[in-house]
Amino acid sequence: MRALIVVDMQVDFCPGGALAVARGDEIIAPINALMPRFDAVILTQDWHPADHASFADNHPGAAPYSTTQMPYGPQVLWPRHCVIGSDGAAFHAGLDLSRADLILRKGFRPGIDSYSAFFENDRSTATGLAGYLRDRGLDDLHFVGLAQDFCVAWSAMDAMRLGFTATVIETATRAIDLNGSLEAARDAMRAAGVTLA
Ligand code: VGL
Ligand code: ZN
Repeated sequence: MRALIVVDMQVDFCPGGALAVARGDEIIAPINALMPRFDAVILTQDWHPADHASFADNHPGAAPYSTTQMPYGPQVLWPRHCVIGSDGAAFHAGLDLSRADLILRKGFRPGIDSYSAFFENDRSTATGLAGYLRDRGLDDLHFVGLAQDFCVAWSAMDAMRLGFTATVIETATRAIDLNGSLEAARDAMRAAGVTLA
């Protein structure tokens, strides 16, 4: 059975938001149109406490978009975004929430970021999504949303690693593209067996 996984379609990732992805709002209508064609629709929501370790302003002297070393590996330091309960953390007003079976929040532990919908950035702390999908017989996963080169790519590659089939619908995703991160992510996804459609 087929699931549509809509990644982080939130105010802060759309134009005008704290971590805006260029033309991120263009994909809202295409995503809404895709929803009825799937057996299940799952939304992810980036959901960070104010003291989250991925925020540059929680690291005195660190510039946004620089990289730091965390106990679990390298971590990009982002502008403060998607703070729990804030307007920026809300889903974009144009997104059709009525078809969502599950809303999965991620990144709520202060000390660790979570790009992937399946694992936090230590690559081992599970979010529980794999068990949910398996319980429901959802094995053919299609990914859309923001951002293609971070949360979408990490989710799709983890899906393949976990034995699901993963497709990224490129017309319904947009990238941050930090220092060539989009091409690197596309290459890594292809190497992992993800279909770029
Ligand atoms: C994301 C950076 C930080 C994403 C989330 O949704 O791609 N990127 N938090
Ligand atoms: Zn985040």
